[in-house]
Amino acid sequence: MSILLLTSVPSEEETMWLNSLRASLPEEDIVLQDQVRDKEAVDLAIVANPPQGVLSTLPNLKWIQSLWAGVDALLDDPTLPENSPLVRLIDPTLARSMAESVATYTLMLHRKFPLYVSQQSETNWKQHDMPLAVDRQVGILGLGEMGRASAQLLSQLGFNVRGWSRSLKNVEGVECFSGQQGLSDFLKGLDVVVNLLPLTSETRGILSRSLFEQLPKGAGLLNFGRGGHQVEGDVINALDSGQLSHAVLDVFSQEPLPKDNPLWQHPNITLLPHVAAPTNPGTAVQIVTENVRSFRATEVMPKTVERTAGY
Ligand code: NDP
Ligand code: OXD
Repeated sequence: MSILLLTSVPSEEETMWLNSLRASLPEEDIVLQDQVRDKEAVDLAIVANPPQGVLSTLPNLKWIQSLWAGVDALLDDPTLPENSPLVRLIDPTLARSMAESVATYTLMLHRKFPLYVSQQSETNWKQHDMPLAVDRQVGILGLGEMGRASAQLLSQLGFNVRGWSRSLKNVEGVECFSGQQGLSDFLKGLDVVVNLLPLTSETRGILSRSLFEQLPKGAGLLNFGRGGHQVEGDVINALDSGQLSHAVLDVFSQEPLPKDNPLWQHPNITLLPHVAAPTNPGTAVQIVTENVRSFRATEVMPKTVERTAGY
């Protein structure tokens, strides 16, 4: 049997993945699309943003391993074979990397860094109140792999942390809320809201005016989930009115973000090029290796994505 590595990442990156996977799984025949001799022999696919229409031509595909945590783009592909389960990347190193980003930018807002940067540009020596972390409420939308690791790190830093998920969770040091009925209580009084939801039909557009209006005036926003979560015009309006004081945006509906998008120029936006938690090839290859070896030994698939829920 063969494993197809299917990506649309730049060719040096694809070669890096191919070489690393081959080195880690020497017992497997791992091939690129143009090296497939017999489509019937391909029983697994490892993918990163794969071109549409290829996976559906593989009649014996048992499951698809994504090299990314978020699978919204894959699930949006109308040609994705319905009966090949999808496995997303679940990597504690990735979650730790996300937690670092969440902590970095939460601290940046907590310590009023954007204000002092702007004062420096005006040679303005002015001191402002400095609340303690224990006096701040930080809320995380999504208490999955990324959300839980981030909530725990923020809690260790001394913040009051809340989390919101579909089903009610129990996370030490985190006040947990769930479902639509829990959202308003979750939002009440938050100084910073962090989005770590997957993009699904239920969560698309959640970062909108109606959510911002439920936050105290001057709250901060971190969107590290997906661009489809934010209604760009509503983010800009909320920043212009002061409802939001600052937004750190890492993800966009169109990536790379077009140069003429007004988000680039907004003085109260910190813009990142989708780097909150990049896949770490070293640990990702180890995880894929474990998934493949365990499947070969037991025929038991790793945990798969629930397609109807969209994550
Ligand atoms: P998980 O699937 O582990 O967690 C998703 C969380 O969101 C769960 O707690 C889930 O609730 C909750 N959720 C889903 N739908 C709803 C809903 N309708 N209402 C309330 N809560 C909901 O995902 P990860 O934590 O691994 O990743 C989250 C997302 O982060 C990815 O999908 C990806 O888009 C993004 N990401 C971004 C990166 C970046 O660099 N910017 C890097 C990696 C990921 P429940 O627990 O009840 O199921
Ligand atoms: C991911 C990402 O989903 O990089 O892994 O956004």
